[in-house]
Amino acid sequence: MGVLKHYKNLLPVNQNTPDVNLEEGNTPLIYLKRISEKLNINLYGKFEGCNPSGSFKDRGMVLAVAKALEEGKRALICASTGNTSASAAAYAASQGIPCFVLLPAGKVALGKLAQALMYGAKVIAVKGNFDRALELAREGAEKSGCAMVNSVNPYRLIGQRSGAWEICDVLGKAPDIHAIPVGNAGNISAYWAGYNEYFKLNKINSLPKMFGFQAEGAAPLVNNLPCPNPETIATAIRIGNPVSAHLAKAAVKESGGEFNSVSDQEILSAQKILASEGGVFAEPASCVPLAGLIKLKNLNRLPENITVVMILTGNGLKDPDTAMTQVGRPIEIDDNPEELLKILCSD
Ligand code: AN7
Repeated sequence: MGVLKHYKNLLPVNQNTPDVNLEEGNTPLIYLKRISEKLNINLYGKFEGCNPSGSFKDRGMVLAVAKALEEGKRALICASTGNTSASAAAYAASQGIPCFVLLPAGKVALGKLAQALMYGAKVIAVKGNFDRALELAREGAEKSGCAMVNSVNPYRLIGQRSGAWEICDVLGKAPDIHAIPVGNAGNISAYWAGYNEYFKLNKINSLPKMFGFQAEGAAPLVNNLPCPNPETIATAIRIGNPVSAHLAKAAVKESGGEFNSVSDQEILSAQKILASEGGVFAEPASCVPLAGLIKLKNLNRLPENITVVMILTGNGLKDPDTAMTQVGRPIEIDDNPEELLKILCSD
């Protein structure tokens, strides 16, 4: 039924709020049996890649777009490492309004670029990184009157709280550890707010520790210092100066959690493990938490038998180029049953 309808009592919607809906939310919380056994924990992945535009961004975008329309705005603008632009473009298309997206030139995964263009957005490639593109977009929004739908728009983070509510609704409790990739630092902040809201409503009786994970080359929160030239294979989180840094730091501190970073190689290896031992294909940025959990396990810093939920923020199909650098090629055979049988009986 979509996030706005499902959680209407917890969201700032009223009879004047347009009924925007792409059936986002209600994503699967998948118990990862084999990986759980390996790490000696109960590990669930919330597969946000099942959202309509293939990432978690749809949860907040649906509310941001509905409120923008309610306020009389008639065009959207955002900067993006890819997923925000795909999501904004999808909702703009569904409402018949223009959408301008600013992307760091040459640094967005192909699937995300294809989405924004297919949905009909005006795609602008900025010769600079995401942080610069965001500054330009904010200035453009102010001067043009377009609705700014990056997570500086408060409705984005309010809508994203729905992820936490769904986890608690399904598990009947909060996890012990909530593991999540951190880029612009909005999602970790939204989840923390969502858990706290459920706690106050007595729907859960404990809060999770918030564990935020970043890529080594783009780790401003781990290093507690903005990173002027962020670099990582996980282009979704190639962000050096997160706008919600203060909220993310508060979430980690208040919950007794931590920030950790992992290398690009660890991210790629976790992506392969998640796919080949979990059956879930998530994009590189989404695999940063698994890489981090494996690292903590190897350091003997991961408690046993606890319940861990990690947010698999985006679909692996968005970035096939990166995946293909990590796997072999198909075995080619002639149209010949004997050749096939040789392979079937070889292992
Ligand atoms: C797959 O699309 O910032 O810490 O412009 O696409 O809330 O920023 C994407 C971020 C994690 C980080 N995983 O979330 C954008 C953008 C995926 C992402 C993040 C993003 P935040």
